[in-house]
Amino acid sequence: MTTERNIIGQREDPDLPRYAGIATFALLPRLEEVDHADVAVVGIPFDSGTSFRPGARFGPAHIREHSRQLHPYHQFHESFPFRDQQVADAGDVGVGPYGIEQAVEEIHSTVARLIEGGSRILALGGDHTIALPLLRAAAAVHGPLAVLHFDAHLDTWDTLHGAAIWHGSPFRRAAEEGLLDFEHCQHVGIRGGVYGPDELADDRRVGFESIRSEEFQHRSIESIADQVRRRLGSGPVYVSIDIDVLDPSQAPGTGTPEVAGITTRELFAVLRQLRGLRIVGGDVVEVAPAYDHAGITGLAAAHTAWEVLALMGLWGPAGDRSGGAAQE
Ligand SMILES: [Mn+2]
Repeated sequence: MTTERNIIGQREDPDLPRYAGIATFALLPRLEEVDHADVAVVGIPFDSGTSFRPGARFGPAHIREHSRQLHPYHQFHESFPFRDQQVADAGDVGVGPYGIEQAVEEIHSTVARLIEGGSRILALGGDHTIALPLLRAAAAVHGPLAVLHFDAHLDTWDTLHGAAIWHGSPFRRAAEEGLLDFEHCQHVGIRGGVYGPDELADDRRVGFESIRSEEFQHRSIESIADQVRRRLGSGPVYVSIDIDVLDPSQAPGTGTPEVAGITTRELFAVLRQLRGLRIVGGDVVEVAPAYDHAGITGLAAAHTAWEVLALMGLWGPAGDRSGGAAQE
């Protein structure tokens, strides 16, 4: 399957250190600089769906700034995520802060255009509202999607303050619209913010199975990853990672922090067991830099995005495609 392609990797300028110059994601080329992007990293600076602390609109720039230290070689996978596939930074979606429905339309049309151009999307949020238009765009091409959702919260709630679309409802709306493959949706890291047990039952009705944060205390990573793999199956998967899945000590810069979360190491350990997953799109969301300290959250998010890109590369055009990519 390997064909000679002119893939443009990270910036290589001996006179310009990693900390200097304009920060594209991982110092990768901009979309305009490549013939074709297998994966487009796109910022979505939108946080009007936030229910508590605002500020995730500044997430994309913060994540890019903290992605300067991402290097070409992935030591665990023994792969080159930016050589196995062309990854490019598509910039930010031009989306205003007023009117959630309008914003969702704008995000959807921009992302759908990128997908039509043949790119898979990895979005940098933004609050979790943005997952809805991203799921709409991905499902339009791939059909109902398995979802791997890392989050402290369910995000399958109905309305809040009269709003149907907000950062706690993307997966409920997506389920109602037939965008999800109900047998293959998995939460990981669930813990906080529930009014009663009926919300957990409701979440199961929407189609999600949960691995709770506290399960990391007594289960092995292998057992958790096994469950995730079995649940997701071999179809197209959308990966959505809310940075608040991490403990606030590991990611303080977020809008709705919840204590007793998982560590960055646990998150990566699970992700690294998921080689061969057919990832057709994803997001890393809810990075709110105003509450960050020393770039901890920005670093966590940048490296999380890189872990997802590494998985995408392993299944991507020059990857091993062991995930059953035959229909693609
Ligand atoms: Mn969320």
